Amino acid sequence: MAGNPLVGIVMGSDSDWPVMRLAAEALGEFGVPFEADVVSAHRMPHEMISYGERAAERGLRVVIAGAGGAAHLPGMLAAVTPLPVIGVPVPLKYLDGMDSLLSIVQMPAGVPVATVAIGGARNAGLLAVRILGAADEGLRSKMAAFQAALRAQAHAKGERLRA
Ligand code: RP5
Repeated sequence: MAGNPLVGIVMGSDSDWPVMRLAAEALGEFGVPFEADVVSAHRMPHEMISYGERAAERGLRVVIAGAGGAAHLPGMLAAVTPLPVIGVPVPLKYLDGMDSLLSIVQMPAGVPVATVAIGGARNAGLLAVRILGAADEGLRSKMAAFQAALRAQAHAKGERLRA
């Protein structure tokens, strides 16, 4: 994607990518430049802190962080950056992603992470577009058009059922 990245998509392992790529796809649909990388909270903690501390000065405006199991990456990034952090609970083999969800969503007051559904990386991408769109009329218009298309699709489904 051309241009300096505005959104950083990070994940605990490349095994998270099949889920996290849905966030990348959503950003691509809206023409939002992003970067993607593995930044593991447990296996590379110093790099993780550095990523969070430098994110804003590097020009990022939103961070999307996905992890599975003991999913501490989104919360730890939120602790060291003033940027909005969107957390994606990645489902693993056991517990159906409930462990990931609870690890991400139950943050202490003062350190918010906007947590999407288990496996909900597409919504994470769309939420990042909305956050950026709050200060970008062009992006906001694209989001409004996207919502209008969703509405039309839902109407069409009803019409098919009624036919
Ligand atoms: C987590 O451990 C990662 O986010 C990933 O979901 C999970 C498994 O990682 P790998 O063992 O596949 O590298 O930290």
